[in-house]
Amino acid sequence: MTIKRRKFLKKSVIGTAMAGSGLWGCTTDQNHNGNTAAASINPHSQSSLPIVIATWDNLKATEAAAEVLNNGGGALDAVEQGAKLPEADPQDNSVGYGGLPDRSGIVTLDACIMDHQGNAGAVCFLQNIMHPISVARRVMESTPHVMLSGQGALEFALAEGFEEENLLTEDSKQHWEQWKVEKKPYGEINFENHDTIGILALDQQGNISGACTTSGLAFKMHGRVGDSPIIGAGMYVDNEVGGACATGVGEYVMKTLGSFLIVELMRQGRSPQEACEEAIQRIVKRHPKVYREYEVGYLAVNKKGQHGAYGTEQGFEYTLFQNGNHNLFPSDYYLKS
Ligand code: SD4
Repeated sequence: MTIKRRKFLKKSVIGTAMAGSGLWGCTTDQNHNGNTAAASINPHSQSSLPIVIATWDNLKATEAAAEVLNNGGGALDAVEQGAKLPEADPQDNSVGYGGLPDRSGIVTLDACIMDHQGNAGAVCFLQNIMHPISVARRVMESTPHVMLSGQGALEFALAEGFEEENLLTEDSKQHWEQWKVEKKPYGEINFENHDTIGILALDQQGNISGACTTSGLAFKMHGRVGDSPIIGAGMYVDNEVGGACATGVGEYVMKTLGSFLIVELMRQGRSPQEACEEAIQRIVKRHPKVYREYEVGYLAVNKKGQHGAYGTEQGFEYTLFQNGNHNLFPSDYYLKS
């Protein structure tokens, strides 16, 4: 099981204390470049381009995306390249190859992508394809549709030249065997066992794109589709405003259409941080009995390059590339007691 979540809880304590004191910034161990100069900078107020922001500790993804942008590439290529890193990483138990399976022991994948012109593509309940984000992009660019699912998505991928692969690693299989013995209830799925990547990028021209890709909640019911491939739920961008993406228990993101909500709040003048907080508040208000059990985290970026992050509870973190640096930050969160 992914252990890095646990390691991160310690760092989150530091970061949240800093957030509370208005001293958001990088501690030495949060800065992947070992750059301590930014120690007292408020990253939410920074506004230089290009910018990449991704859920969780996704340094390799932001590096791949930043390389595209630094070479003058567009935001769409950047988010696709970024998302492909965790998809191919067998250590990432929530995305692509190595993703934890559903209750039947089958890895099923959800992904979506959106560009600065409002084009969108998605796949859901896709099996045996390593890079669902690239299939989603192909749906966007080569079909009149937005989303393909299951067998139809697989047939489309194969027709487009993608190859079938077994995505269930020995490690993931063992977790599934263990789950079958323990039969943990759905409510025990939390930030400890999911790492979906949502990634947003603004390129040097100031155009935005976003991507989101996941194997969904571990040990979900067979056939279950979460928020991640749903345009407006798991991710949404609007080139007039900015973009947002989500991670966590997708049912609550879907019920509040979180990413679309955040973008619309920013359109009305909220900062990315305020918009993320309002979207979490919406879950708390609508689902007061369950929000403590079902974790959700949001990221947002506006066209000025300012960003925001907020989770239901402690543990959510994000990777930011801006001003030439990749930094890992703990997100602020709602549930303080
Ligand atoms: C889902 N939102 O399928 C995804 C899960 C997730 O990290 O974020 N995992 O509900």
